[in-house]
Amino acid sequence: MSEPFSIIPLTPDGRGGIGSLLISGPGAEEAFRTLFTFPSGRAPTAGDLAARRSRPIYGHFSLGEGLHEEVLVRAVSPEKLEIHSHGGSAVRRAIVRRLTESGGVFRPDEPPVWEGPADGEPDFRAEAARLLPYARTERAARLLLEQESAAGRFFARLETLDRAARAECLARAELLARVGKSLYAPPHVLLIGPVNAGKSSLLNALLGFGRVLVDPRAGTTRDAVSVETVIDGFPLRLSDTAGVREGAGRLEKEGIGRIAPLLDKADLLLTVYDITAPGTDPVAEFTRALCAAGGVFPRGETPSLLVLNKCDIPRKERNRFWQAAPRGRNAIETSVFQPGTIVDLQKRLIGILFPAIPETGEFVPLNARQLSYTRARCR
Ligand SMILES: Nc1nc2c(ncn2[C@@H]2O[C@H](COP(=O)(O)OP(=O)(O)OP(=O)(O)O)[C@@H](O)[C@H]2O)c(=O)[nH]1
Ligand SMILES: [Mg+2]
Repeated sequence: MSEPFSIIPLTPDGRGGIGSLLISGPGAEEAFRTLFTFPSGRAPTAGDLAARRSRPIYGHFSLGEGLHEEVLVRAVSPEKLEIHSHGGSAVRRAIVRRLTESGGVFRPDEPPVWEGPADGEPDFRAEAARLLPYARTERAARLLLEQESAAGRFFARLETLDRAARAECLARAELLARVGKSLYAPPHVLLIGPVNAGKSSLLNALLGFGRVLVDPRAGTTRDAVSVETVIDGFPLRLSDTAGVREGAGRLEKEGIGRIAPLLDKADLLLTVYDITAPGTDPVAEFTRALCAAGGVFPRGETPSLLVLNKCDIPRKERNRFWQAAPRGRNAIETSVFQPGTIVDLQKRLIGILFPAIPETGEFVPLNARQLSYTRARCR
């Protein structure tokens, strides 16, 4: 069976003059033709749409129960149509419902993959505009808007520079490219660690409210819980996971098994330990239990931060293992009862995920293709 067509928002949900959706994939046009009529009341044939590829088509989109919405449609190809309606959540919901009933899948969180030519100069302006609906924060939206003109200035200036100066520009663009994707797809921070380390408490502290359950009993969290948040204007997705231990019961084991696939998607791992928990080598014990549950760990390629939690507890009650364990750049001590340590943790997260902050109007490569084009031009 072929993949169903996707329904992708081109404008953000909410109040607005117009609301635009893209339907894309096999069966998109067939579904559309059953839901659309010209003002005369006639449904379009495939030939009608083929004859109108280069101009907008006006008509009525059926919302069911005798209701319809006036729309302008661009039938780009049989597998790609843009539907422009009035703005607002209710209209969007109704159109999306009708399209999903006809076999489409609504993908609100999936930024469209750029479908332009694979080589040659990317259309920087169009790509930035296309990603704008996925900006979660004002800061991200502003940076994306600036990208509509930033690339033009960047490449024009490049022409005036010598080889060494171009290499400097490239080094900066490489750093900013790590920020680029986060403007439309929030980076994923995964909290993992042994049972009872304080992962759920830390997630709540980072969010600033009690989103997930916390309990002194080990094995409280079973399912992974994912929450989007904003820290200092940067969008992030934080995920809490089940505490890992050997000899867990059936349900707990199932929870631990769910961590493995999440490890592949994480942009940053926070490995949380309770510095007062007993054990001769808590790191080895955790690693063994996670690997036994199917996780590939440790992971060289994913940045990670060692979070030593419960640092409010007096030194004499701490596990001696942590007194000898490595500290420094990749470790931080926290306590959910000491807000200053949570602010420090937030700063460290942002510093790792966003290693450079774009200046106003500065060019930020938004995807791998833009970056490889930039590399070629900077040579
Ligand atoms: N003293 C102290 N206690 C903490 C701290 N963070 C969490 N705790 C306590 O540790 C216990 C476990 O906290 P959770 O947040 O549920 O730990 P978890 O790692 O999510 O546990 P599981 O879901 O069972 O793996 C609770 O009683 C918390 O109140 C901390 O910084 N200091
Ligand atoms: Mg928990």
